[in-house]
Amino acid sequence: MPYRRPTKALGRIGLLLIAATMLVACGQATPQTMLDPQSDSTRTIFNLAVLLFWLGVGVFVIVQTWLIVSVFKYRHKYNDQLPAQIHGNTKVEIAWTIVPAIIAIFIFVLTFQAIQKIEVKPSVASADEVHIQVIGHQWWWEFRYPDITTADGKVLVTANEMWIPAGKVIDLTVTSADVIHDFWIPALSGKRDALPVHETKIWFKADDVPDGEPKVYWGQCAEYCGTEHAYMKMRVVAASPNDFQTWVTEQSGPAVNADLPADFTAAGCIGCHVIRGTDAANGGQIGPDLTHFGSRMTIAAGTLDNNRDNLHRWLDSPDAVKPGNIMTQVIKDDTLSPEQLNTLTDYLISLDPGIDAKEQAAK
Ligand code: HEC
Ligand SMILES: [Cu+2]
Repeated sequence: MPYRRPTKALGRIGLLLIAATMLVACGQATPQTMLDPQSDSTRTIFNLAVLLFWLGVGVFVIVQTWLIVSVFKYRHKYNDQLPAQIHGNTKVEIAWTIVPAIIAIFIFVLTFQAIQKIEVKPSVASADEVHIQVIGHQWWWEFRYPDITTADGKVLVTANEMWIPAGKVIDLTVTSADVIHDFWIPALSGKRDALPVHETKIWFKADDVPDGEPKVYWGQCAEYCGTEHAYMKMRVVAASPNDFQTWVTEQSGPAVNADLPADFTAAGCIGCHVIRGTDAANGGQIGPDLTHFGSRMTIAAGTLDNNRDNLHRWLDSPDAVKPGNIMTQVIKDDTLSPEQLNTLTDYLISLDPGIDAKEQAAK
């Protein structure tokens, strides 16, 4: 075979790499990237990952350079004798055992330190800590604030959108109402399994934000949990402690519009949804709490932006929006008449007590 210069192939690979990088750079915003950490925990994980990456690059470069140099320098030439054989060279054997061992120990120590840092919750005054229970459902997230009591003496409950005070320790207890899910906010925390019969814990502290500028983080169920697993998303809103307090005050109140349409009862919505402050809708546990639904950014766990048109679409056919979701067991495409659809859409969109993060989400 004629000898081919390898530079041409290398050039092609280089071009391909540059093209791929440019494609990625021109892509859409990536709200679920792990490469933009915004809490102490995720920064610890990220820094470790970056270090390991460059360590890997270092090893790769050394090994490949050595390989390429050897290939050229020791190429078979005509009339060559067999080169000197170094099998069983003790020095070489020791060197290539010890060097990787040192690297592995180095990585072990750093990893251990990182785990220690993200697992052990710092002890802070109770005013600087917020407890939230996270409950995974097929296919949406419930958030309960056990230390926050609503106007009617219940625990504050919300869905798919978890507000937290930035800069405070957020102490989460994670469980599931059905199958195994996994709680994950890439910018703020590692992953934590949501198990039906067991409580798991995770904590983090989001970076500070100024008053009036709550920051929205995207999260996602990270454990396959059925058909709509990919549409089991959530938003975390890190607000300044003042804004968080405003949110708490507003969300603790009853629904801003307690004039529940009769259709909400007639169509069976009360069997699954709570709207605090109304007489009829106070026992449903199967679907998200809708008391302040109008203030939320999304419909059906991040599947649609929350606006009138989309809500109409959702109520008209939950199955077309999110095929097979649990609401479809009762609400079919022809369950609601056009009048009922309009009444319910208008009513639910009106349930907005004030502070919300929709503008942030639109960015
Ligand atoms: C069988 C129980 C059930 C019934 C009945 C039911 N829903 Fe639902 N609903 C759910 C579940 C479960 C979800 C969450 C779906 C998902 O995201 O996977 C949901 C989601 C919603 C949402 C979106 C909430 C959010 O925060 O994303 C709205 C709004 C809603 N339902 C309104 C209604 C209305 C109005 C009715 C009556 C016409 C109704 N639902 C009847 C179970 C039910
Ligand atoms: Cu899930």
